[in-house]
Amino acid sequence: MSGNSGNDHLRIGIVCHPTHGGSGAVATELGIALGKRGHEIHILSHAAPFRLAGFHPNVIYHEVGVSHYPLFKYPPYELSLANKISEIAESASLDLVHVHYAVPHSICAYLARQMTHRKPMKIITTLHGTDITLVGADPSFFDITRFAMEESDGITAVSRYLKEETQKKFSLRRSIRVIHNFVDTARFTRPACQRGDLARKEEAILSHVSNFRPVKRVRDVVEVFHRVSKERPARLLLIGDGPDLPAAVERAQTLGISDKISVLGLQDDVTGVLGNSDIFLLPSEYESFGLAALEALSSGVPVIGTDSGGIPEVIQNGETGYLLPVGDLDGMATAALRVLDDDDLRIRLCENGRRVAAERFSESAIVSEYEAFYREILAG
Ligand code: GMT
Repeated sequence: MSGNSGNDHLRIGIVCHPTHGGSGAVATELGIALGKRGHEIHILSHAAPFRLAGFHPNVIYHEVGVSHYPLFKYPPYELSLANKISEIAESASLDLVHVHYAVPHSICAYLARQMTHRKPMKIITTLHGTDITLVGADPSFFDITRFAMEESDGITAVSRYLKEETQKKFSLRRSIRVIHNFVDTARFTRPACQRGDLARKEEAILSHVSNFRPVKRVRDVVEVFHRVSKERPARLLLIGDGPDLPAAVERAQTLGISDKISVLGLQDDVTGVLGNSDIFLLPSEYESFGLAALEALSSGVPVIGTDSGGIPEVIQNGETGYLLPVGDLDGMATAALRVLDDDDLRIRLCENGRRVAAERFSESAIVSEYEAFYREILAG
């Protein structure tokens, strides 16, 4: 492999948001997988990413501190991050820095590269979704996000949908490589807890994992579950936290189904919940990809979701779950009941899901795609 590290292995900086969310999960798991392959990985963030627990060979975590000087109403994290990337680029002799989620990371990497004299460090930006569709598209970020993408040496997007959306929204002159997200299929088949820890024996388990932002339409999760629970004993597991959780809980109270809903909060390890679920619900307005849905497939759980954004690139309607128009609550409930009532159908969907996760979204295949992309960019 090319690069300046003197052997086949690269020195890579990875920048991500550390909080619960798909982009931080993908960035961290990519770093861990690359470390296992012998690359030297430097992860930079303002807190340890939630999936980084434990020891991982060749992975070094660098915490970025922020200055709380009273003059600053808003502590300038972006400057501290750029400074840290530049510092690590020099001291570790980085070949490239791979930033996840364009805002603000790609502009910080650009600034760090301007400050680094040692050698030209390559910048790769991976677009995850809301960095383009919501945050980057906001007028206050638009020009700087486009500039940072133009200045990146390589850009990847987690779905074809996101690639097309980005090129359309930003009239981007750059090419974008689609590299889908991946799942560790060995880990997402081994539930870390027993079904009996989560629900009563007779209850079907429906689950939803997200950051509970408006785009997730969590109220639809509750409405669909309400329709299902009228027909058969069932329990809804809500995992994660965010602004729309209180409204979802309130809606459940109004519908009189609070006792059938377990609000489990933030969980670092969702294998137990997914591995014991019968249905995973993802009624989002759109998803650029839907990492939680892929983790559900790998866990052998059919997904009932919306045919929106990049979700159809992950879930095949009628094969690994059912996709319905956004807001079609009756359609989603009917599909869920059909899956719960028909054992043969459920088993077929589960098996297909596991197979698709392993064949199209395996960690080893997708990490190799990233490695090949790094090589291309470094070869310049
Ligand atoms: O806005 C979010 O939902 C969070 C964001 C993230 O940082 O985790 O999620 C986006 O990136 C994930 C990982 O690539 C994708 O699986 C999610 O679909 C995407 N979210 C949206 O597009 C809404």
